[in-house]
Amino acid sequence: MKCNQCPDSCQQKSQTSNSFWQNFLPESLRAKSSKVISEGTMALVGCPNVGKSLLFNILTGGYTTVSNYPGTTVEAARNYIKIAGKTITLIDTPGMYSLMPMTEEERFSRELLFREPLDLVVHVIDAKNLSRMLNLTFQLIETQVPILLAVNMIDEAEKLGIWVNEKQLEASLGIPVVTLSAAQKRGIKGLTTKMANYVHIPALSYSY
Ligand SMILES: Nc1nc2c(ncn2[C@@H]2O[C@H](COP(=O)(O)OP(=O)(O)O)[C@@H](O)[C@H]2O)c(=O)[nH]1
Ligand SMILES: [Mg+2]
Repeated sequence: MKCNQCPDSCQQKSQTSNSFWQNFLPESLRAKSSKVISEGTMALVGCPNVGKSLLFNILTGGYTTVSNYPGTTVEAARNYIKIAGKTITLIDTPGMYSLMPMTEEERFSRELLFREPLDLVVHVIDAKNLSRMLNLTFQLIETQVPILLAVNMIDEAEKLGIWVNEKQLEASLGIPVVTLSAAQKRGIKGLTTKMANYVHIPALSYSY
């Protein structure tokens, strides 16, 4: 069972309680560390050149760190984003066409999907090539990780006379869908509103 599927959510609970109790301490006794406590993790995945990195920069802004796994030079960018009042780690992954990896980038992204305790995977696709890109959406759905489909580049699709019906696609796929244009900063609010549904809000609990 993956960490994010475990009903105990022990990882999030310990982080939350730590930051929660800090609020009750006088300023002088609060933790001096400037380390950000992340309260969840989400990832942007999809084919190369669909706008993942542009979207990542729009959503997070500011300073980005990169990380990789031993034995690979491929890297993923990470930064924080505030959603529903919580600090969420957002990961920008290398491009992949399929969960059956052919390249080092695809192998890396696949490994990241199975290693990280992800609260949500945002599958970014190009609205101009909808049917070709949905293949990965189906594979991602089968992993049982929550998936949100972000249909990007609607500005270019509209110029070609392609109109994506968000509601119809949601009904057909059974997952949330957002249409957007990262380049025109259209649909960003709609995306973060739907991402907020996957932010873990811990119930208040007391133990004696
Ligand atoms: N027209 C248009 N271009 C976009 C959009 N989103 C991204 N791009 C452009 O597509 C190219 C690839 O974007 P990038 O973020 O590097 O894609 P990635 O490989 O998925 O990370 C860049 O030139 C972006 O500026 C969009 O919504 N509309
Ligand atoms: Mg990129």
